[in-house]
Amino acid sequence: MYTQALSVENQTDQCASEEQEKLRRFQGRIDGENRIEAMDWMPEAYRRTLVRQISQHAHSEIIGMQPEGNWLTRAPSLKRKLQLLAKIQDEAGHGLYLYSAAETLGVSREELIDQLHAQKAKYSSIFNYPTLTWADIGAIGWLVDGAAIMNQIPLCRCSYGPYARAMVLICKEESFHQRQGYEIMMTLARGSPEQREMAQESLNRWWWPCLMMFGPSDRDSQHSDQSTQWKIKRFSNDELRQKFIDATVPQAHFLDLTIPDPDLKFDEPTKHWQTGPIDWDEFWRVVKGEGPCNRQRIAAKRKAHEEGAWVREAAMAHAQKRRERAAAAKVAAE
Ligand code: BYC
Repeated sequence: MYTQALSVENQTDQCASEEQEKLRRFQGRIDGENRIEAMDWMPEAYRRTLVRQISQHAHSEIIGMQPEGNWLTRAPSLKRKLQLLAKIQDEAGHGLYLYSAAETLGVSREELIDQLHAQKAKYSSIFNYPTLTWADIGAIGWLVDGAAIMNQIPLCRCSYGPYARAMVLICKEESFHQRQGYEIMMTLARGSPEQREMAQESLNRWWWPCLMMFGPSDRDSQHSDQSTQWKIKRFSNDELRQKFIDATVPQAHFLDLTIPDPDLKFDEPTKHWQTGPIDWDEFWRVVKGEGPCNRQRIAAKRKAHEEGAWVREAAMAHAQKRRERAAAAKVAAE
C-alpha cells in the first residue's frame, strides 16, 4: 500500500515537473522572439487569451460595418459611395480573416458567432455609438481607424504567428481607411461654415469614445500583465492611448478643429499632450451593453445572420456538388 502511494506521488511530481519544463521552454521561445504556431504546444491559458482577443477583434470588424453601412445610401457623391463601400467590404474581409486565425486555435467560427449573438462575447465599445451625420464617416476613418492602427501595428509582432501575419494585411488596409477619413474631414473643415460645423460637432462626439477604445487604464487592465509576458501585447493600454493622442492632436490643429477637452495641454518636459480625465463610468456602461446602440447592433447582426442562412446553405451545397463531381471524375479516369 505504502509503496503504491509513493509511486503515485512520484508520478504526480514527475508530471508537474514535465509541465514546468514545457512552460519554461514555451516562455523561452517567446523571450527569444520566436513565433508560436498553431501546431506547437502552448499553455491552455495562452490559447484561451488568444481566442478571446482574436474573436473580440473579429466581432469588432463585423459589427463595425453597421455604423458606416448606415451612410451607404446617403453618401454625398458616387465617388464617396464607392470608397465607403470598398472600406466596409475590407472590414468584412478583416473579420473573416480573423475568424480563420481564431479557428487555428481549435474553436469553430459558428461557436464564436453564437457567443456574439448570445451577448457572451465582447466587441469594441466604439461601435455602440450612432453615426448621425456624414461627417461621422470622416471621423470614424480618421479617429477610429487611426486608433485601430495604433493598437494593431504592434500586434504584427504578436507572439502567435497566424494572428501576427493577419495583422500585416489588416494594418495596410486600415492605413488607407484612415487617410480616406482624414480626407473627408479636410474637405468638410475647408468647406462651407455648415460643413465646418458638422466636422467639429462630429469630432466632439467621437473624441472621448475613441480614447476609450484602447481599453481601461493600466491599473484596471486585468489581462495586460500576462499578455505582455506572452508578447501578445507589446505596449500597455495607456501607452498606446498616449501615442494616439500625440499623433492626433496636431492633425486636429491642421484641420483647424478643436479637441473637445478644456484641460488639453502640451507638457513641455515630457513632450506629450495631456488630456482631462476619461469618463470610465461611460466606458463600462457601454462595455456592459448599456451604450446608445448596443441592442440595435446585436439585433441587426442576428437578423443578417438569419436572413443569410440560405446563402450559407447554397454555398455548402455547391461545395458538396463540386466535391462529388471531382470524385466521380477521378473514378472515371482510373
Ligand atoms: N471595448 O484587461 P483589458 C477596428 C474589455 S476593430 C470593449 O485591458 P485586454 C475597426 C476587455 O476585452 C477594433 N471591451 O483587456 C473595425 C476585457 O474584458 P474580457 C478592435 C473592451 O484584452 C471596423 C476588459 O475590458 N480592436 O479597428 O488586455 C471599422 C479588461 O480590459 C475594450 C481590437 O480588438 C473596448 N474598447 O486589452 C473601423 C484589437 N477594451 O475580455 C475600425 C485587439 C477593453 O476579460 N485587442 N475591453 O471580458 C486588443 O488589443 C485588446 O484586447 C484591448 C484590450 C487593448 C482592446
